[in-house]
Formats: sequence, structure tokens, C-alpha cells
Amino acid sequence: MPDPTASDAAASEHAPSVAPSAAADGGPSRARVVRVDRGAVRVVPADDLTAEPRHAAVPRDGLVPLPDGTPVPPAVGDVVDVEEVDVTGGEPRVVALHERRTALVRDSAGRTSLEQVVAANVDVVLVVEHLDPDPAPGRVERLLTLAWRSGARPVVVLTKADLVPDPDGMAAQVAELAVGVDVHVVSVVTGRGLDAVRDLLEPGVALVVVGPSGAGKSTLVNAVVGRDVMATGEARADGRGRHTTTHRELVPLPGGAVLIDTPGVRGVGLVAEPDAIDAAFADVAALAAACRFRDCAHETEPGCAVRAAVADGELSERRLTSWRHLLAEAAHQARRADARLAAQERERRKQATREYHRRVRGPRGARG
Ligand SMILES: Nc1nc2c(ncn2[C@@H]2O[C@H](COP(=O)(O)OP(=O)(O)OP(=O)(O)O)[C@@H](O)[C@H]2O)c(=O)[nH]1
Ligand SMILES: [Mg+2]
Ligand SMILES: [Zn+2]
Repeated sequence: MPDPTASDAAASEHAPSVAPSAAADGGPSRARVVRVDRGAVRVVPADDLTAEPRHAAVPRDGLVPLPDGTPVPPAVGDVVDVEEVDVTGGEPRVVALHERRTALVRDSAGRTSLEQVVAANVDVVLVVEHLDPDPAPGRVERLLTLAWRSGARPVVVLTKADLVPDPDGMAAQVAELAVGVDVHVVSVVTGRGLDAVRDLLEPGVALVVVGPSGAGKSTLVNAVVGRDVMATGEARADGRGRHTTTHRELVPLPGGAVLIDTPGVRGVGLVAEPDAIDAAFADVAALAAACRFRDCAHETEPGCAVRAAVADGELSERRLTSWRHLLAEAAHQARRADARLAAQERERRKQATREYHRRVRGPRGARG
């Protein structure tokens, strides 16, 4: 069921309300977050995605509870409950988040959370990479790992085919590191590959576009939609007017699908998830499983299938290094998350102790 707004049984079960968006009774209505820009949230009714987006207030700390009570920042694509402040058209408020069917998350340096949700409830993650300049294999691998982790289907799109002599040869190289993933070659100049991208947009499907700045994400969104819904980086002669995307935005399509454009990423941190790395590196994982020793470090051990594959030229040293690097990063991230949890737990206990002393010794009871 691609459309989380279409009476998603799991979501409504937990949701405080399953009221229709119209909310004639004044109760909360169901809405979809279409834009998040530095904490400011815009929503449309969940059953009318093409409606004019409205600003919706969030609590001062920017956090809204998920069905399990965890407060998190709303993300583009989220299904939310919105309460009208008054009937005269005052500002609506986001009061609850529905369960996320999928979530594209990246590591965040943020104070409140280690994870940042780039987009929620997406079905397809389009990893966009340019053919000119040369594609960066490590970046594609990293974004594919995030995509696998999201629960949505990853697809690679290589842009600017019109600028290189051998786009198919380059695509074949990228396909080697995009194991189990379709790779499309596109050009908005010649129109090549655009139909293949449109084919992904069945009714109800949500597709998020990620990739480096200047890869042509917004240009691709506009080409697929058929009109300029996003400003793009068309550089003017005077060097001004570059329109790099700075916010995440959900664009509804006439056919019922939605596209989510995102700002270019420079470096995205992984969120620890060994399974996602195994999925993105299914070839390496399969080799590692064939090593003689279960705990093989793929260095000098006898019977190492990974080193054997490198020696045969079947696996590139670059890809092996990339795999090791992402595993190490995920492990580091997991330790950081553990440390944070431990710190939170210490703080919780300290407060409980303080609370205890207050109760036992009265309100003025100092601890010393
Ligand atoms: N020749 C050619 N140029 C393209 C193509 N796609 C995009 N471009 C150009 O690439 C530049 C960057 O495109 P954008 O769509 O703004 O890139 P973006 O990925 O949205 O960048 P950010 O918003 O900064 O993340 C623009 O000047 C586009 O015209 C293509 O298929 N062929
Ligand atoms: Mg853009
Ligand atoms: Zn090995």
C-alpha cells in the first residue's frame, strides 16, 4: 500500500484520530507535511495533496509525538494530525505524527537526536548522481546504504548524459556498485530516460530525490512534472541567480504520486545499520560469508574469499575499502548513540535521586 494516507490501518490504529481532513466536528484533521524549512512546517489535507499548503505551528521545541510517544521533529512526507486553533481560520497546530511507514534518515549533529529524517513515508529513493563531472562511486554507495536502510526501494539516476561521450559505459560502471538496483541514464536536454523515471511514479507512490548539489535533482523534478515547480541552478552570465535548493519540498503530481526534492548533500553521515550496509554491499557480504573463518578480517587469513576476489579482479580494492569504511563509521555511530543513551540514563537517575531526596526531606531538603 504505497499511500500512507489511504486509510492505512496500522497508522490509524495508533493515531489519536482518524477524522477526515475536513474535520467538520472541529477535531484534529489528517494532513501531510509538504515542506519543512528551518523548523517551519507547511501542510496540506491528507486527502487533497494539491491543495494550497498552509503553515502549521509546531511546539516551541519543534518536537511532535509519534504514536509510541517519542517526540521527534516532523519531516516532509509525514502524516500528521492537525488541530485548528480557532474556527476563524487561525493558525493550525501539528499535534501528533502518524507512524512512519518508511523513513530516509541521515546522521545528524543535532542536539536532540542522532538521526535526521530527510523524508518520511517514501516508496522510492532516487539516488541522483551526475555523469559530468565524473560520478563519485563512494557517494553513490553511501546514499544507496541510506536508501536501503529507509525501507524504500533505491533507484539510481545518472544525469547530464548529453555532456559525456559514453554515458552507457559510465552507467555500466556505476551498475557494478549498485547491486540489485536499477540504474537509469537521463538527460533533460535530449529527454533521454525521463519516461523511465515517470514510470516509477505510479498513483500513490512517493519518491524522494537525493544527491549532491548541482546533480540536477530539481531540474529532473521539473522535467518529470512538466513545469517549473522547483527553482534550479541555472547560472546567469553575471554569476548570480543560482537557485540551489535549501529546503525539502513535496510536490504532488496530477497522477496521484508525489515527488520530494531535497537540498544537495555534501557529506551525509550514516546511521548505524549493518543490515543496510549488507544490502548495499550484497556482493561483498556474500564473499565475506564464504570466508573460511567466521570472524575473518579479510587481511591475511587463509581461505579468505574477499581477498581472493580482489586478487582475481572480481572485487575492486576501492569497493572493499569503501565497505570497511562504512562499517567502521556505522560502528562508531552506534557507540556514539550508546554513549548518548548512557548519558541520558545517568541524567535520569540523577533526577530521580534528587526527586527522592526532595520527597524524603521536604521541599527545602538539600542533599548535603
Ligand atoms: N546539460 C545538462 N545540464 C543539466 C541537466 N540536468 C541538470 N542540468 C543543469 O545542472 C545545473 C544544476 O541543476 P539543479 O537541478 O539546480 O541541481 P540540484 O541537484 O537541484 O542542486 P541543489 O538544489 O543545489 O541540490 C543546472 O544548471 C541545470 O540546468 C542535464 O540533463 N543536462
Ligand atoms: Mg535543487
Ligand atoms: Zn575474509
